[in-house]
Amino acid sequence: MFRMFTTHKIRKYQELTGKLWDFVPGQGEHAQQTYQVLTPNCWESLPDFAGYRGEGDYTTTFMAGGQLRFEFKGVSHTATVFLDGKKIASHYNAYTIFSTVVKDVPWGEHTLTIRADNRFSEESALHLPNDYMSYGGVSRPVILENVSDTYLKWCHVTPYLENDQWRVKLAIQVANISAESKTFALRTEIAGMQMDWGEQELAANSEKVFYAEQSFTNVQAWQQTRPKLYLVSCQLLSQGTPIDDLIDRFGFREIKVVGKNIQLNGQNIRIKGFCRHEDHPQFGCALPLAAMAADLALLKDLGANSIRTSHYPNDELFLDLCDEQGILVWEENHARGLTEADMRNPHFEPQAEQVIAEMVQAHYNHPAIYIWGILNECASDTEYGRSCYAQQFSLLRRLDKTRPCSFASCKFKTDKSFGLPDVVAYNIYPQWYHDAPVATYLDDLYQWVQRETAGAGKPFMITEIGAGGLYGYHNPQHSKWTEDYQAEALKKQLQAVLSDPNCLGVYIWQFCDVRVSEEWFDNRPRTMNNKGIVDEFRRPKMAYQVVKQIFEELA
Ligand code: ADA
Repeated sequence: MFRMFTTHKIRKYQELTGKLWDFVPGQGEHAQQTYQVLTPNCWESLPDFAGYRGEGDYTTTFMAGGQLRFEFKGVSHTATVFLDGKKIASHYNAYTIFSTVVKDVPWGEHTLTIRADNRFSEESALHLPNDYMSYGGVSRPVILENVSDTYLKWCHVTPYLENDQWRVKLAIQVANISAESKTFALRTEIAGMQMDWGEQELAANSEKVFYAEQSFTNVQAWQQTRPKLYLVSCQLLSQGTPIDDLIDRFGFREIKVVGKNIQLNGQNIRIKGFCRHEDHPQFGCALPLAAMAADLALLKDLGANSIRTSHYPNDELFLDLCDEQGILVWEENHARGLTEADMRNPHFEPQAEQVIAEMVQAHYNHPAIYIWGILNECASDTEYGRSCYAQQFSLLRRLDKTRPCSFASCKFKTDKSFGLPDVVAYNIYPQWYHDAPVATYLDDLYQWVQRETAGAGKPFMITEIGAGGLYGYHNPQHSKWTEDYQAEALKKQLQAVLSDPNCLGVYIWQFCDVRVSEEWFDNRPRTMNNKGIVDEFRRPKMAYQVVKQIFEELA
């Protein structure tokens, strides 16, 4: 399963993952040995490869022919793809979708091999030793489709209210991959209303975006308490015969920044959220749907209403679940804690911008995503870093004019970049990394932003706050790393942040304990980030009930 709804009724497709593939490691003591693994898969879930950093070949066979489109939802972290031994695609970054089309494939059995590589190197500016794990594997689904010469690439729906009536702007990209120009008819259906876009023409080997608007009378808005979703069905027809289709899902909702607030359909939102890594001791970053749903059930039990996808774009299946359950999402491109030197790696800017482009193209329609984030805790306190933030915000705003954008800073009173985002966001750890009283520390920081920076007057939120706690560890003095200390610290932190009138909300760092790179062992007990409210097996720590009570009190 790769979406919570059917994406095609005309286009033929099959999921190639969801069954056993052959896995063959490229290096190490088990090099060239064959293992059978269920995909999607991270090789770290196999005992022989729990700590393996290298290449691994995943191979499957399938029956097909004609014009084949392969869509890879995620390969961690660098992919090289071969069809019958011939290279057909490559991609960097574990967290975004890539695809390729292969023409004139003869009908019959074919072999697909995906070589995943999770090694660190100068060529990898985003995946590097860090306070989270860069896993290895075919970590998200792989889909095989048959596409016609002209086919639908994506459909973006932009809902907006005009005189209390819902309208949508539609943008649909069509590709013509044949050597001659093609004419076709385009048709859409939303909420039972069909729209005929008329006959269109597209030159050979070209792509084009078509635009239209439509208004609706009796549709329901997408609200957190009633997350009503609608399908948008697009069809391409040739001489009256449907030759391709694409179905996506959206919600009628608007996000606006009004003064120091963010509004969803005209109502100020209040964030009670968690930062969540895609991480699990049995699945690595390839969480199956049931594990995603179980995490969301815990988050709702805790009274959370939002998730921050720290620190990379998430699996669209997880975003589908957030859409369906009214859980707001801060989604961000892939970066964590990069220094100016890291950002000066010549691969950094192109790789970071590619993630933004792929993230927005694939996730544009998710109503749950209310804000885009970039470059968590990177060098926003330097002129060079600021120039990278500026470049990425302008790309983001070109791709999506409907959502605010921001970045989570840890630069305290040295940040130079608050003139760039729509929302000012800070990661702070009073009562953990230092023992400043939370309320005064927070207010002092807020006042500095108002007095000294171009972030004055913008919405202000805390995107990380928390403390470490080792599951099952207690001592009489409640020292740091005991569950007791974590619960006491979070109580102080949340009460201060959620009672501050200048703060529109909080993301707790973090939902669950997660694995980190071996290189981070020295300040991470168990070589894990232990600030989860639950441990890696989702077992609640003492802080769970503290957070639940505070979030519930704050309706
Ligand atoms: C930073 C960072 C997180 C995590 C956290 C911590 O704020 O954004 O990824 O490393 O610190 O646990 O210290």
